[in-house]
Amino acid sequence: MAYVDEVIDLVVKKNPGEPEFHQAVKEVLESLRPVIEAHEDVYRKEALLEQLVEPERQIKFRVPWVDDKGQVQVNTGYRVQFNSAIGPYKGGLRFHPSVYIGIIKFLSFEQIFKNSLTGLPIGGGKGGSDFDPKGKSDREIMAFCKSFMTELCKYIGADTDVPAGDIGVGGREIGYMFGQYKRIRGTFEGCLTGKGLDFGGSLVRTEATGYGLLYLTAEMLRHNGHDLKGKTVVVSGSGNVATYAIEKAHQLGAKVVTASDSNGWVYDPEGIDLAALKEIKEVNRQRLTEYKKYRPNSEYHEGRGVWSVKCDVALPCATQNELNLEDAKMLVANGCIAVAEGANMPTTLDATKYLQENGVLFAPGKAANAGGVATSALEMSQNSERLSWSFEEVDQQLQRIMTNIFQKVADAADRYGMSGDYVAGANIAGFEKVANAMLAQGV
Ligand code: NDP
Ligand code: 2IT
Repeated sequence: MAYVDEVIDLVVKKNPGEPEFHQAVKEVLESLRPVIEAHEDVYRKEALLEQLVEPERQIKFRVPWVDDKGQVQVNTGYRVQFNSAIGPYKGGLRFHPSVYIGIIKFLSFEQIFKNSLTGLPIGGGKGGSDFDPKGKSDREIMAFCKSFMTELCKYIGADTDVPAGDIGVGGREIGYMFGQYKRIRGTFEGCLTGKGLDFGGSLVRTEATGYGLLYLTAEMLRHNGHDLKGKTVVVSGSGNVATYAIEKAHQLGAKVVTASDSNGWVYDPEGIDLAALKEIKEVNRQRLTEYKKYRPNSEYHEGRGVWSVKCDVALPCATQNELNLEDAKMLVANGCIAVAEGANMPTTLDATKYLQENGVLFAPGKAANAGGVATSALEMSQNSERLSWSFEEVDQQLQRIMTNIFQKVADAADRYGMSGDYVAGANIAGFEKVANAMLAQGV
């Protein structure tokens, strides 16, 4: 049996009931086949793949907090510190009721290769909780964040593990958690990224994932003889990544016609009104049903459906497995030329295969959404030197990093005779650096 297949079987057996983690491991290992085969003796002797799929450490903890009625609530907190071969663990925190260990492990595993691709010294980690922020008061959010950090602060730090935001965690939550870390540990240090600009945050971090997604998408299109300008774009989600993807797409001359949340989606044929979207989501924290009040000519639809809209470019920016085989077929039938993943693992394995087989340019999340964590690493650099850089300086670095990622990914695919397969390219290029570092450091 091939080494890759043995390890996939092992992962399924050792991690029962965690389909998202199995999916993430399969996607990576399947595409690493030629690399593994070329180094099979060494990798087998060092059990490199067995080491790679086993987190260095998993932390699970109780998070009790008091709601506005005086009732004590209890959630579960997680931090999976997956791989520190190339730097301190780095990756976001997700607060969403669907969170369980399998989700955090898949995200943490993905983060290893994404962080490697940035070229910056950051290892892979991820955390979060099954806490549902929806409908909670500001005080309840604070109570939860403080309790969460009361435990988490024992395991993180500027040189060990540096969390950031993800679904349900933005600037407000990072602020409350930073305050609690500082109070308990008694140090003002870069223990989190995505901080407020007044206390060590970096310019561009808020925009970085969405902006980076568009820089990479534009580069991929250019490389293949297309231009983003004038293209019709379909975006899912209406959170941090989606909002700034829409903003940059518009700045680069494309037109985004959709946005969605977990209840429904909007179609605005004149292009999404970003000021309205920001007011609804960032300021008022409301649902997308409000959008029609700002744009009477737009349509609101309950449920899911953005992938049925005719487009040139599709950018899934909400959550895992939100673009399935049926959706992929609609995109292809409607003439879509490119899909780039703003979210983590938003496309199912069969949908990815279908898109690639039908000639759609496909940029996987590990490459396409790496701008967020890359800018987090730039925030860490600024914290270390106790300086802050201008918007232009950080934005230029972000553009350079995204262009480099695309080149690395395309080159790796070329080297293994898989030109244009950016899934394989991203996994190979991300893996090579981590594998070399692990081998050099021994067991
Ligand atoms: P936000 O919480 O800001 O926004 C999430 C968006 O996705 C919301 O519109 C939300 O709708 C929607 N959504 C979440 N879960 C579901 C679901 N189960 N079904 C349908 N819609 C859903 O998160 P981000 O924008 O930060 O994250 C979006 C994606 O991007 C995630 O996959 C995340 O891992 C990834 N990512 C984020 C980075 C970052 O820097 N923030 C960096 C790289 C990747 P609703 O409000 O109704 O829940
Ligand atoms: O998925 C991701 O890369 C993130 N949520 C951002 C992680 C980070 O540390 O900025």
